[in-house]
Amino acid sequence: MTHRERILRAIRGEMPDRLPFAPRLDLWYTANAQSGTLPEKYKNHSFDEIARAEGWALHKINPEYQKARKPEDNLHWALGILSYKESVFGFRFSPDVDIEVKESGGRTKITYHTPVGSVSTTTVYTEEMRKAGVSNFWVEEHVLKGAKDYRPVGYIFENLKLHRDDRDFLQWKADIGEDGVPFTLAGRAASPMHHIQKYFVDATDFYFHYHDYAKEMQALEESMGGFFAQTIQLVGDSSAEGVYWGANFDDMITYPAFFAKDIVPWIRKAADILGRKGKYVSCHCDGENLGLLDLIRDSGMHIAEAVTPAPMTKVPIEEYYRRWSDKLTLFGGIPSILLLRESVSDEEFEAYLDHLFKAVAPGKRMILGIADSTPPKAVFERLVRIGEKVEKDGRLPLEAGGLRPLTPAAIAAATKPPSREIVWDEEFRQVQNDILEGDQAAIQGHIRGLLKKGAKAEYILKRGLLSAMEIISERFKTGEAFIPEVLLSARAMNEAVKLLEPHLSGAQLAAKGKVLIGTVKGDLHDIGKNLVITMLKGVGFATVDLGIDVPVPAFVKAVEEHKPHILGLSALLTTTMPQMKAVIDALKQKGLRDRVKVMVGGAPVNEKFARDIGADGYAPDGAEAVTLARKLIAEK
Ligand code: B1M
Repeated sequence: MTHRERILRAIRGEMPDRLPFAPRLDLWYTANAQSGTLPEKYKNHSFDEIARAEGWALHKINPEYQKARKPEDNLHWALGILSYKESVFGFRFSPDVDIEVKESGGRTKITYHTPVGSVSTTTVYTEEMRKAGVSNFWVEEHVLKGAKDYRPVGYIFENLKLHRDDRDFLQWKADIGEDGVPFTLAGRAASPMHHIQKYFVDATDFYFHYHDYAKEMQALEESMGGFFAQTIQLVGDSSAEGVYWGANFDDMITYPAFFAKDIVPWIRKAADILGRKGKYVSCHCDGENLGLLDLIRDSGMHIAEAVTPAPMTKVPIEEYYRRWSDKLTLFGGIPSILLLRESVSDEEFEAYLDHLFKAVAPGKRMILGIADSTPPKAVFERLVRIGEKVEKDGRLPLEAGGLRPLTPAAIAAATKPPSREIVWDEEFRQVQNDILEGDQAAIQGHIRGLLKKGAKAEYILKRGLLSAMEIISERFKTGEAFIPEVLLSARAMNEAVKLLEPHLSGAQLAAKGKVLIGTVKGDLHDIGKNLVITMLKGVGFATVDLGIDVPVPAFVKAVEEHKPHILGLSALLTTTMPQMKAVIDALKQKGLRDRVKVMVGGAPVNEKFARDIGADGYAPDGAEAVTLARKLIAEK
């Protein structure tokens, strides 16, 4: 059986002869090719040649974003209007949309002049990002900054015309042949609202826009419907069997209520229409999916790709397989950290593989892959080892072996501590409620009312506002509240504090401590960091946000300048985690280490790593970051 037949059988829910194995190699390949560290025998090979030589299937889902055929292919990245060799369509802007492009030093600024107003975007792609193998552009300036920007963007999309252009796709498909199944890119967003979230607004600001500009958002969503409908039509008429439909589902970012209301209907629509035309819809589910397990299963998608199980997320592989494999095909299942010697020993790696083969028995609807992709520092021999194990033990049906899948209740118990009852303080019930509701307008009137009645500002702050923020933070920890609730509550809190400030003494106003925080060099992930800042601010810490991609000297300089009690470091990539140690070492060198507590966090970081690099503490989430910050301040 060829790789292609094997993969197609797995997608159709039939039994292939053995488990298909298709590791995604682009990130690993680019970084190692740049630094001259490819395995000796593959020094002059492409990644497809390496996969073929090793007998692996080709992973052909994620487009090679950086291999644009012409500049226009990804010029409009910040609008999410893309076309690559993997696409089956091209696009044309309306002739009355005038496009002005200015480029300098890896930065591209574009202004779109439309008959209903102008909007602009700036994207960044540096040499450094290219060397690190990063495939996505960084959007420095988002198109939606305020209410006035919605209409021009709507206009652009209403008048955008897509047309069939699949010559390159057909060639690409022919090149892949029997070694894999090529997936055409419909879009990295699965629905118009997901598109707005992914491209048009800063990841954190999105939740404010979603709340504050509901009417404008809805109108924009409607203006984009035609773009999505054209996409479905063209992909449906193409010769592609696999369709890439949406990326980065995560129960924090695309939280369950949002996912159900704003994303699932379009996945269902695409899967229904495309499914009838013999196409398979695949979504890139590389995030934390615990809160989305049932929604994803029932969304209609045919393939969940980049499935990243524990220990990188909370969901064990057996749970993924048990919950999903009757309805959709899992593609992934091997967390990328398994390939890193500094994270996982050889014995642990082997143990995971043994476990995996039992956990996905009988092996139907399973395509093995490295989720989300093979990291630059992966031990190549481990990839080879997976291939060997598939050859030797991957014959289907696999034998189940003494695994007891976790029940949903057990998972919930393991991940959700019981939440505290709300204790209402009758005098401040209204403002507590405003914080919980995130109602920044109502809280201003209620605070003024309380002050007028003679309530002490200090009590309003402590018994009213801070106690409600504690509750939100706890609800976040237990999974009852999501990012938007936390952000809106914190914003209401800030409005209220502004009104109280003139009535508070210096001592009462004094913050609980100052925290300087940034995402380390090479890392552009900022949603988690922003949330940590919001939660710290919400309970009274003064915070200084150093942003993303912060080099070591900048951290040191900022510590000297701001003299914080705590320095917070965030990293989401295994490749950038070592930067945390570099910052701590540099602080030592400058004689600053004793003056500041260092706290670290981010998905791949853990307690042991924090200890090993000499940090003072690690927090797994925003709520724990608050607890830790308090503890560190008390120790100072
Ligand atoms: Co990226 N990405 N990504 N990504 N991305 C991850 C992190 C990844 C785990 C996906 C996967 O493999 N399944 C993987 C890293 C693998 C690894 O190294 N271990 C990955 C990869 C590979 C990449 C690229 C390399 C992809 C590529 O180009 N081929 C690229 C790298 C870009 C770069 O940074 N140089 C990339 C790009 C992106 C996007 C731009 C598309 C987007 C980021 C958008 C943004 O941040 N503005 C993105 C996203 C969204 C993700 C996932 C899906 C979600 C991250 C997130 O925001 N979660 C992520 C999957 C995952 O994490 N499992 C993934 C929600 C957020 C609230 O949680 O950030 O964990 P989190 O923050 C939590 C805690 O960790 C903690 O509190 C927060 C709130 O509770 N915390 C702290 C965080 N910082 C803290 C600091 C503290 C204390 C606690 O004290 C100081």
